[in-house]
Amino acid sequence: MSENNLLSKNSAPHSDVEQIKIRSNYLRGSLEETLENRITGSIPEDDNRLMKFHGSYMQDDRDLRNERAKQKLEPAYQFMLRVRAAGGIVTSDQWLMMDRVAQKYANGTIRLTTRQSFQLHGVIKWNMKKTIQEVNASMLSTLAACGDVNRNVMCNPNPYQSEIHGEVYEWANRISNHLDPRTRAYHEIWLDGEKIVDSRDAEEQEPIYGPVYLPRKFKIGIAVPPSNDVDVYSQDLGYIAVIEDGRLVGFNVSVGGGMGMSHGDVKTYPQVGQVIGFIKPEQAVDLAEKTVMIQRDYGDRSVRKHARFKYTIDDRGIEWFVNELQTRLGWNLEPARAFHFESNGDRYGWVKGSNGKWHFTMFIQNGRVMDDGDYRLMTGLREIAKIHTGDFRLTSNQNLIIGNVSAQKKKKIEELIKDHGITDGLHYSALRRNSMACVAFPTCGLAMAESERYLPSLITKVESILEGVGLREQEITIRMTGCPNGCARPMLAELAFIGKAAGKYNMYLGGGFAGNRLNKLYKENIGESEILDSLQTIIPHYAKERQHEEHFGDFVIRAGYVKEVRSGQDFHA
Ligand code: SRM
Ligand code: SF4
Repeated sequence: MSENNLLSKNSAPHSDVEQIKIRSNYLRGSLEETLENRITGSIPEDDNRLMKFHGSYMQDDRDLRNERAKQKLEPAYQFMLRVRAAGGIVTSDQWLMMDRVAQKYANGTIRLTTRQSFQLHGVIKWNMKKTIQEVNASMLSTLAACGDVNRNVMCNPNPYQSEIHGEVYEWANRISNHLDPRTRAYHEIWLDGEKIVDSRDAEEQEPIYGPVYLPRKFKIGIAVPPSNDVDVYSQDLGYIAVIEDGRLVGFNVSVGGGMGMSHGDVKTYPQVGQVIGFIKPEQAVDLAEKTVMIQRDYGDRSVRKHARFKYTIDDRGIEWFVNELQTRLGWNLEPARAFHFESNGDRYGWVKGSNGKWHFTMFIQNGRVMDDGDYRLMTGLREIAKIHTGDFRLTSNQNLIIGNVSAQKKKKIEELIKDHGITDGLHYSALRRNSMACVAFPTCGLAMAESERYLPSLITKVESILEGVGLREQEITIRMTGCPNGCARPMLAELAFIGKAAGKYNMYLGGGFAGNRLNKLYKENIGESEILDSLQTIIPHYAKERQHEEHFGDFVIRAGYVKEVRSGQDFHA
């Protein structure tokens, strides 16, 4: 195959990253050598690009950046490592491994992410190989946790209907395995696998991706209504389980969602997926494969900001995509079936599943697992993992479920929960229980403002406004990110803040409570006092004039604070 054929059907010059990928020989680059280099804690940019496919980003501690520069030291380089498990389900042994490596090689905390993965921060270059080896020894992986490939497949961790969940989870797993990159580079570099001098051609080596992989990341999630916890409309490809007479009969298919945008660039925008039809469960893997391949062939490889699948669809039209998909599949989708979403949040506390086992969902503020005074979350979860024979389920809202607890173990686990000051979170306000913030400072290189470290204190202040008008128990989704990349999916929240600069945020209103509508810019570049001033007006107005069961996001549109956004293409209008 010629180099041009290996790239996309677009003839524009390809971006630097495309050149790096093609030169990399299936993600090898010079990673092996640069990891050995002891002179610096960093790796060169080309290898850093490839490192993402291996599940890691080079970062530096931004809290220390200025001080180190003053001392003429290189930045405090360190690596973030993302560990994925389809549907966010891990065993107790895997939890214990994560706990161990977090303490041994990372900053002593575990971060649960918005895509049901784990992140470790602060791993230094010399410890990367040992960390990745331990992760793999416990049957988890970092491969394809980042990079221009299919990412962690999300799946509703529903403890309510355990049988349906089990079945849906199996499909998530199959899709995930099917779309894993096949390159041997990961095994060679990290696991000391045998080096393969490969004479196989592109199609044999990476039958789905080819040698340049995708133009950009690709995301898949499966929702089980009435819960839209995976924010199915934010996914490049979303499946919505259809359950009839208590059986999983198939999935409605949603395509072309995505959150990322850049401030000031109206050509970039968040988008919600469009439902294009219904498929049977056994068609789910095939459809995912063909969709990924269409994006591989038609996605923009010259402008990375325009390279997500949502732009391929918006530029060419949904009819074009459905035609192309059905032609490649050799069969047609059926008309979409009826479904209804109620919320995109988690439901906390103990619940008995249909299999007779118990499940405990706990709120973990912004997904950060660590000990903090009497709240000994990290230690408590370690002690629970030592005796728990069920599973741990990471939710898409950065929370955790201790799943499949037997009736015999329930009492002991309850004691451990209590002894370590862990809580289901039900004593928090409904606003806090429905909150999410991305990592941002000090590790994220793209952060423009604080997020994880700031949202909790902002919520405390908003809570007092809500309490003043009797709305402490009113469920409102609130999300914050340190930049417009949208890692906590803020564009789908009823109330959202997106970082612009230190202490300054764009404020958005009007997202759908079930994650089914984008929000809209309300005020630009404002600090805390202006945020609170605005809410001092809007929240009491909502308390006074809301209709029966009207959600905050719906009210702010009806009351004229913002216009309704029906498609991402109108987001900036
Ligand atoms: Fe994200 C980049 C953290 C979910 C959109 N994201 C990053 C990086 C790697 C920053 C970087 O490129 O240097 C962040 C690492 C910060 C750190 O220090 O840990 C980062 N993203 C996260 C996590 C950890 C946020 C969290 O607080 O949980 C989430 C990890 C998910 C996982 O386990 O795989 C995370 N990122 C998301 C989501 C939400 C989702 O996938 O459901 C989105 C929006 C959905 C989407 O992709 O459209 C998201 N992240 C981005 C983007 C913008 C992509 C775009 O279309 O423009 C970037 C920047 C980029 O890719 O260039 C980004
Ligand atoms: Fe970093 Fe921006 Fe993602 Fe937050 S939204 S983690 S600041 S890239």
